[in-house]
Amino acid sequence: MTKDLRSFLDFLRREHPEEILEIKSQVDLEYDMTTYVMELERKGKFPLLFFHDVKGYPFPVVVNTFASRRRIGHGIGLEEKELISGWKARSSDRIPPQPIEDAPVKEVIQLGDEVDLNNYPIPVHFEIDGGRYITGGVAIAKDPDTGVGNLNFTRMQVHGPRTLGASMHSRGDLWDFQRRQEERGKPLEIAVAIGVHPAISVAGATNLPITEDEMALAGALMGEGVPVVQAETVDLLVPAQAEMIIEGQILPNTFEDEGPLGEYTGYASSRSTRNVFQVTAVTHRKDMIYQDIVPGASAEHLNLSKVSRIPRTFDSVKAVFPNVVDMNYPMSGTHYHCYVSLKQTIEGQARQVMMLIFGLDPYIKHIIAVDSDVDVFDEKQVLWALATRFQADRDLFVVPGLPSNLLDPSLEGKVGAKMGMDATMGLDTPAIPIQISSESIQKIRKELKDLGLE
Ligand SMILES: Cc1cc2nc3c(=O)[nH]c(=O)nc-3n(C[C@H](O)[C@H](O)[C@H](O)COP(=O)(O)O)c2cc1C
Ligand SMILES: [Mn+2]
Repeated sequence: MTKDLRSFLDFLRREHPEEILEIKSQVDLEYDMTTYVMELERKGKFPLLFFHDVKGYPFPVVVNTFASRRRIGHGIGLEEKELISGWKARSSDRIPPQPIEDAPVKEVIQLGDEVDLNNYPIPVHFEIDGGRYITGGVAIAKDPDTGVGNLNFTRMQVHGPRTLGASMHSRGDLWDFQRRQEERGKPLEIAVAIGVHPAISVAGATNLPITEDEMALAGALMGEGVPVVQAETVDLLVPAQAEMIIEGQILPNTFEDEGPLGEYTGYASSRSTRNVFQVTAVTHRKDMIYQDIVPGASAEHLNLSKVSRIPRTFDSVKAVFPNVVDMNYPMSGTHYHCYVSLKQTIEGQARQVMMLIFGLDPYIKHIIAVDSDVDVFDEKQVLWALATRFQADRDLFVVPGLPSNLLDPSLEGKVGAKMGMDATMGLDTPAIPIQISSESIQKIRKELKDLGLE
């Protein structure tokens, strides 16, 4: 069966209709879609939103695809509770892309001067933003020296009918390719895929080593090779079932102001590599669906970024401390907080675990370590452990001067302080956590089910 964004939407409509909200009333390109997402988040709701009627455009827009961990799980074949523990197995059997002939993304082909980005519903998200931004596009490129492929997310601001401004501030593989081409005075060819199967987006948000192609990771997560087709104006294979492809070149030694954009910190960011992306072609389905990701500290932006980031740290920590039970990077801490649970076997071990996490992930500023009876995905439980198992003079440590995320507005310079909080009980504490009788739980759950309160 074809696996693409449409098949995923059909699957949700069929199997999980509560996870998709069809918005039939007209929305403006400026702000409205972001406001829907943020107002629903305030109510604790994270449905995928399908906007049928965007004022002035013939194409619908999908937003919030990755806003819930449960839905990300649906997209990559994992239950929500296995997203961390099951990542390694799910992502290891890489499947290379499969070239095909019949590509829906070529139904409309526009070359050179025919291209006008103003024809597509690329939204303005926040009032502070510099303009219209492509946030949900997966940038495809090849290592100019080895030819190894790469997937990446890079924000792109519409600067003209065929010009986009791009910021590669997180300095991933795409940035490294461009830097090497620039040294030779050459452009870097890229293609941006918009509206793709969730496995491709998750792979795009994953930082594999530069020697590995995330397209083959997308294949692993999808369970089959991504069907690809040759692009029109660049030497790249692109997802044949995408809704839209934007082809072009990142120009060498050419810079233009870009930003600001509401970032994951919850603040506007003007930090930018100020690159210029010259568009050479756009191809799309006749009835294309435009896919957007609300930037800022939206659940979607944070969850998609974390889906592979948490398992990467967790697997490394588990390799040293198998008694570590679970780990969460909670949404309230943007990318800077970590909750970790463990079955502590020797005094001071929670500190060792926290030191290791600081060493592995420079974004993490504050860690709370808890015992394994505490659910790290339930913030109330974590803060209860902090309230009842922690003394600030005894259980807190600070390490100054470590590399930190540069978008943190409280940072001065490039290094920052890290704080570990040991909220484990200690090995011989007299405190006995209260528990409800498990026999009674069985009985009452049944009663509640009969009352329709499952
Ligand atoms: C929705 C989303 C938007 C992102 N936007 C940017 C961006 O504008 N600039 C950037 O440098 N990194 C951005 N990132 C982070 C990188 O895309 C991410 O680290 C990626 O895995 C890097 O891939 P690469 O090292 O293979 O090039 C974004 C990530 C997500 C999930
Ligand atoms: Mn990469």
